[in-house]
Amino acid sequence: MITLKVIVVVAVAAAVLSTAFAVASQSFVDFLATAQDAELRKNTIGGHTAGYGLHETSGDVLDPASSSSNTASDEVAIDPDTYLRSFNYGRVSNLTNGSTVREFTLVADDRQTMEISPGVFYNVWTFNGTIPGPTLRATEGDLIRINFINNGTKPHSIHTHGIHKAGMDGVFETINPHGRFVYEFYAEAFGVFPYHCHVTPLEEHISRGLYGVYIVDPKTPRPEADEMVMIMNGFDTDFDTENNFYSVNTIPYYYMHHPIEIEEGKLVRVYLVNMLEFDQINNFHLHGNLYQLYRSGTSMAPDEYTDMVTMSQGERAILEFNYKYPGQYMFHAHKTEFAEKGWMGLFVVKDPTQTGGSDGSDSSSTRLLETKTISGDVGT
Ligand SMILES: [Cu+2]
Repeated sequence: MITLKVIVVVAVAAAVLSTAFAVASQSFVDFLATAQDAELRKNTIGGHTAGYGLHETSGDVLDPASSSSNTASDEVAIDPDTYLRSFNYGRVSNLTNGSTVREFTLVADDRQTMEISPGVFYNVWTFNGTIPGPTLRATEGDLIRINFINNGTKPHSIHTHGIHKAGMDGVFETINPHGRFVYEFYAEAFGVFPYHCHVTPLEEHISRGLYGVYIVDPKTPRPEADEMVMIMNGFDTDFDTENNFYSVNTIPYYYMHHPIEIEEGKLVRVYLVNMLEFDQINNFHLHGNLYQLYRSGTSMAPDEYTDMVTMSQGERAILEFNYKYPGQYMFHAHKTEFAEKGWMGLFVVKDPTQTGGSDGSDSSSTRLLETKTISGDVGT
């Protein structure tokens, strides 16, 4: 009987303690949720500069670059800064007839994970461990040799846009896991092209990241410029064949937090490729300027002088421009949904004559202030 009483007392005490603990832990959870909400609200604005309004989102769009959890998991090396101005010219040798041979190695994998946004982990498929794959670059007439290794668990291939023999097209010769294939073709025509896996279901092999840019320079090179590569892409992280995140060069909002520095008056050349899956179109709008647009990069004469180009998947162009005034300028999709889910960035135009550590944006603010003063004077 005494034993029973002891058991009852212990049971009651345990119930009281667990209730107290539950209440305490619930308030701790509430506290955490409130703190997280504040943090999320802060992150959702995407680090926009002052004056560019905050936009509210439904909550599924987070801003990975402003999070302490950083931009990518430790398994995938995504570095949009490095990617932007990196060109792989391959290992160079010569044929007996004097032709240049450029040899590249591309390794496909489909087992990696990337944290696209805080807490959103996604199985990405990569060439050489990154998205986009390396930018391959050659000159018209070079012999291209791509040693392809499938290090994944599914069949893959490389389909390069451009002129080549049927057997080098990467469509009917799918390469099984642990398989290898050597693609060989001459670089023609000059222009900017995508390369991508062409194994079905194609939308899965592309949307998960198996693509990159292939540039063929004309024999007479284009004028010297600050050159960069931008692939417009996105990620469908909830598998409903609609993208949840949009970007250039993979990380949503990346170039908002890491603006691209360019020089006032200097020619900038952007090799722009649209590899966005699921959506019908994508586009590129430049602020405070217009660019010469060379569709597909296959002509030395521009097609259009504009601040806006719209492309379907696989379309690409070369954009050339230089900025007249220093300061910060946005570039983004003019499909607003894409912009607000990550596809936006900044150019910071620096005045090369200016010294003393003041950056382009300070200079821009000063000029705006001067403009205000002048217009005030005119009005009185
Ligand atoms: Cu594939």
